[in-house]
Amino acid sequence: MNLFKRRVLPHIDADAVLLDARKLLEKRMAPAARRDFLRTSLTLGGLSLLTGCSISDHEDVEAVLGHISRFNDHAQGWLFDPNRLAPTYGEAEITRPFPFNAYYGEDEVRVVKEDGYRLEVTGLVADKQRWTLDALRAMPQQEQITRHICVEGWSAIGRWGGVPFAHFLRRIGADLSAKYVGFKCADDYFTSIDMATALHPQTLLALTCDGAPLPPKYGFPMKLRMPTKLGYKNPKNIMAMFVTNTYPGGYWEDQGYNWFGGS
Ligand SMILES: Nc1nc2c(c(=O)[nH]1)N[C@H]1C(S)=C(S)[C@@H](COP(=O)(O)O)O[C@H]1N2
Ligand SMILES: [Mo]
Repeated sequence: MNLFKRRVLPHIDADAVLLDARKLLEKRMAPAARRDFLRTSLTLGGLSLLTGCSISDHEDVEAVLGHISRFNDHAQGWLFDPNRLAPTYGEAEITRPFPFNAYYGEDEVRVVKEDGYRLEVTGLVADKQRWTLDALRAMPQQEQITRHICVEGWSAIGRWGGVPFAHFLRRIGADLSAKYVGFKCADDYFTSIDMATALHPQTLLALTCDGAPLPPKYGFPMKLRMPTKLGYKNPKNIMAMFVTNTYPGGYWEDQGYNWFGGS
């Protein structure tokens, strides 16, 4: 939702709030439910019912943005269809060169050495052994050509390969009923995702890009690739991950980006 870009609202723009809520709900609804929904009109009272929060015209902007953000996470999580697949593309549609993006410039990319690298896995998992890249390369691999969408206003199609994340989570005996999987990167980046998305069939612990090991700028030794989520939810240069029920937040999420970050 674009509400976060409207932080300077002098007072609550109820119509804007409702319009955004409506758009979000329509986008995520099954066609049959959408038909019914289009016939109803959404009011602040109705939104309060949906979000389980009381939203009145008299609340301050921050409070309402807080409600909406939690509503957005909740609604997106609730409406997320674990079986719906993001579109895939053909070889010829791959964007070349693929854009680079990080909270710093390309000259500051962190270069992680494969020698001595071990992926650290902690939290609610049975097997806390650390993983070499070779051990991960020996697991079943999958490839996808999907679109990466960045909130900064660009998108690009790329080809990534690696271990289906659901397979990895099962292999390490992760508590699949836990709420979150968090990631720590070689830079100061960190993020976290909901378990439903972690188990989505297109969520990949990506080791390759275009059939070759990920170059450092695209995330060596590995990135989590999720075509169902916006770019900032896809951590690059992953060093550690953990399974938890405690909300871990994220680098941009803690600065107001929507946590669910569906695309
Ligand atoms: N470690 C790390 N991962 C990150 C980021 C970052 O700054 N550091 N930026 C995110 C954002 S906002 C985007 S759009 C994508 C960019 O990935 P790309 O360089 O492969 O295009 O990485 C995401 N993952
Ligand atoms: Mo991004």
